[in-house]
Amino acid sequence: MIVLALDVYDEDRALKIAEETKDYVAMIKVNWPLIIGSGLDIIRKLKDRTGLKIIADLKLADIPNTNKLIARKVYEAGADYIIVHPFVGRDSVEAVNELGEIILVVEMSHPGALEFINPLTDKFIELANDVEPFGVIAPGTRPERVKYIRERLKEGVKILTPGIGAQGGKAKEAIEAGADYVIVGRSIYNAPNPREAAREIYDEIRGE
Ligand code: 3DU
Repeated sequence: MIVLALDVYDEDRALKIAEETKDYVAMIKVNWPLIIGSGLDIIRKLKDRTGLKIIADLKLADIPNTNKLIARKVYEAGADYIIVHPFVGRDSVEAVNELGEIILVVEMSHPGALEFINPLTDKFIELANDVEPFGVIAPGTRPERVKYIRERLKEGVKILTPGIGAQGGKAKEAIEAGADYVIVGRSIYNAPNPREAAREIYDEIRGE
């Protein structure tokens, strides 16, 4: 299943791409570029226009109180899930988890992730198995790591993998390694025909 990473600034463009691709997309991920460019109301507008669930990729990483102050407004705005960084500690994670469903970053897809974040993956998996979030973020650029994480993660906790397409990851490989969702941004929203680009990835996953 595909999560569309809608990292554009402009509201009209975002709504147009969301509408064009919604038949092939399971959820939409909204990150800071779109929130800064179009305002928090974009979450409700995307939901109304597509009927899809919305992930707010805020990568929250603050003290529990601040995490809570931010998360409350974002859930109120219609977000179904908020992405949270676990490296700030269990209390900061739980502060968000008490308000709504969360997704934890257990590993990242870019080269710099190898420096500080990825060495802590085992600890983050442990925390995820305890907190039981909706899902975790794992690197679509490294299928062997997706497999590693899947083997250690509690059944039922989903794996979402960014890094597909523009960052070099392959959708089918990530799914075969254990991902439940592939997160795809530029390869869809920058494509000449976003609907066609989404359909191609959809077909690739289904083995067509
Ligand atoms: O590279 P793309 O354009 O397909 O976008 C990937 C999205 O996923 C983007 O919103 C980015 O912020 C997010 N993401 C990663 O790329 C890698 C991670 O480890 C976590 C989130």
